[in-house]
Amino acid sequence: MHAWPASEVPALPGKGRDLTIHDTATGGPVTLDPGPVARIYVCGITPYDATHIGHAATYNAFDLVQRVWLDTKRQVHYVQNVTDVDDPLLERAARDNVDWVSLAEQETTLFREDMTALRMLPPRHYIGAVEAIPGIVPLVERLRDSGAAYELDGDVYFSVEADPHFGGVANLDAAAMRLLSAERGGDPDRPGKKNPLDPMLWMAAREGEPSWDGASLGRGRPGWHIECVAIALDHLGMGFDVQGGGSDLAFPHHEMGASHAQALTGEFPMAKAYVHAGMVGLDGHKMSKSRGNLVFVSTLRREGVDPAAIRLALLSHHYRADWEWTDQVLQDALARLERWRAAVSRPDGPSAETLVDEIREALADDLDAPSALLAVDRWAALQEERGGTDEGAPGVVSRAVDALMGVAL
Ligand code: 5CA
Ligand code: ZN
Repeated sequence: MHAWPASEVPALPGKGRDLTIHDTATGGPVTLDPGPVARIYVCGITPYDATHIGHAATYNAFDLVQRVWLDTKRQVHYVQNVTDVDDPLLERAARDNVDWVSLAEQETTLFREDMTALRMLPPRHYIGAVEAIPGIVPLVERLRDSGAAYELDGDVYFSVEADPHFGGVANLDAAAMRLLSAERGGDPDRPGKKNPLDPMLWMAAREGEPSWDGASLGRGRPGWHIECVAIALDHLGMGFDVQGGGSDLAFPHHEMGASHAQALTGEFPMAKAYVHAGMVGLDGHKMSKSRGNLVFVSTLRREGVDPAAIRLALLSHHYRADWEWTDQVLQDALARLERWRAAVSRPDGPSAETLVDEIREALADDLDAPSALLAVDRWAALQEERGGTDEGAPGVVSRAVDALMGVAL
C-alpha cells in the first residue's frame, strides 16, 4: 500500500538528546539507544470509519518519537499496518450494505488525507493485512509445526503456554486478562481451547466471508495479532526500538504479538519499548468506533479548522494521559496558534536559543509536549510584551516548532 506524502522536517542547529520513554513492559522509563537507523512499528487503523481525535492523538505521540530521533541526526525506519480485513470491518460493511473492500479503501484514503493535513510523518512501509497474508501463512504453519499452535475445528490457535514470557508486556493478572480478551476480539469462552486466552492465528473460511489460500492451513484469513508480528518481523526484524499504539492495545494485542514473536524466533523482546498512548474520550466515554461518540479529524477540517490547531490541541495533553475532547480544548489551541503566528511573523524577537533546548529537553523526557508548548508560550509572550532584536529568532522558533512538533506556523 502507498503511504502519504512526507512534510519536510527542517534541520535545526545543534542536536537533540536521546529519547527516554515510558515502557509498559518494565513499567518505567527506558532511554533508547537506537543505532543510526531507529526502528519503530506503530499499529495502524482498522479502516471502517474515519480518523477520530483519539486515533490522531495516538499517531501524534509516535510522530513525536520520530521527530526526537530525527533531531538526534538518526534515520527512522517506520512501519505501520492497516487492518484491512477483520471482524469489525466486515460487520460494518454488512450493516451498511457496502462492499468491505471499498469501505476499507475509502477510509484508508481519508486517513492518509488526515495524516497529511496533520503533518504526521509517513511510514516507510505501509502494509495492509491482506497483502501480508502470503507472509503470515508460513509463520502460522511454523508455529503449528513447532507445537506452539493447535487446531480447533479447522481454526488455528496460538498456545500462550508456548511463551515463557507470556504476560510480560501488560503485566495483568489472570482475571483482568480474561476480561480484556473477551472485550477486545478474543473468545475466552469457546469450548475446546487449551487456555481461554489463546488467540486465533488463522480462521478457517466462513460462509459468506472473504478467505484466502492458506496452504496447509486451508482457506481462511489471519488473526489480528499475527498480522502485526508478520509485518514487523518482515520489515524491521526482532529487537526493534518501539512498538506503539493506544493503551487499549497493550492487552491482548501487543502481549500476544510479543508471544508470537518469541515462539517464532526464540528471542525476547520483540520491541525494546512498548509504548502506549492514553485514551481520548468524549462525553465521559472513550472515543470509539463501536460506541459512535466520535469527533472526526475530517469533519473539523471540513468545518474550516486549521489542522495546525488540531495538532496543537493534541500536543496540549501528555500522550500517556487519558483526556476528554471538548470545544474548549480546540478554542484554546486556536488562540495559541494565533498568538504563535503573530509572534513569528515579526522580523526579529527575543533570542530563541534556550527555547530550542527547552523544547528538546521536554520532548526527550517522555514526550512532554505540554511543557514544550509552555516554553513556546513564554517566548511568544516575551515577543508580544517587549519584542527583541534577534533577527533570526522568529525563523528559528517556527522551524523548531515544525521540526519537533509538526506544527506549521
Ligand atoms: N488495527 C488495529 C491495530 S493493529 C486497531 O486497533 N485499529 S483502530 O482503528 O481501532 O485503532 C487505531 C489506533 O488508534 C490504535 O493504536 C488504538 O489504540 C488507537 N485508538 C483507538 N481509539 C482511541 C482513543 N479513543 N484514544 C486514543 N487512541 C485510540
Ligand atoms: Zn497492531
